[in-house]
Amino acid sequence: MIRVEVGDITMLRSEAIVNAANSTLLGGGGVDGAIHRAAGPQLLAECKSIKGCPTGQACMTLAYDLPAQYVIHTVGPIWHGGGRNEARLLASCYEASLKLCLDNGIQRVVFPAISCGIYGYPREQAVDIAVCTVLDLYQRCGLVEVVFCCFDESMASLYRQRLSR
Ligand code: AR6
Repeated sequence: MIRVEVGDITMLRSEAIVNAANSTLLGGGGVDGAIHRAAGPQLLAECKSIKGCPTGQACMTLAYDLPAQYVIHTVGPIWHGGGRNEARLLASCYEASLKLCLDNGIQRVVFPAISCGIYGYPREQAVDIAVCTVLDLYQRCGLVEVVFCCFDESMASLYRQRLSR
């Protein structure tokens, strides 16, 4: 099942939540900052040991003080106008995150709107990529639930419109 929820991803009780990180994995603003604050300092310590993650890839840690069990950290592309492979890199974030679910037996995962905040990706285009990629892969990856968690109702309505097509 694929659902849309409005709220703070750090409050959601799922097996895994996805973090829209940067390539250092050392924290930042937006959803990344919220996840690190809620998870506590052990998350940063584990992230430091990973030594970074390239754009379009993903890696996994424990979730410490969060209600989820795991955090999947993926690095979305910064929007530069669309000519720098942004679409492929954004799809790759979803693919790599779903692959980690498959490899680790995770059946329930929550995604934020990767790249749609500080990284400036046009929201409609990003939602299209997120929904297409998840619809294409989620059953093959053994998932029973994927949640798109949105911070605001206008973002959620973009996901709902796209999912109802
Ligand atoms: N729960 C759910 N969604 C959220 C939350 C939250 N607590 N906080 C923000 N959003 P962004 P990016 C939404 O900027 O664009 C960081 O500094 C937000 O409204 O968090 O991938 C990293 O370290 C937006 O729709 O991520 C990177 O440097 C979406 O989450 C950079 O920002 C993503 O916004 C990554 O930028």
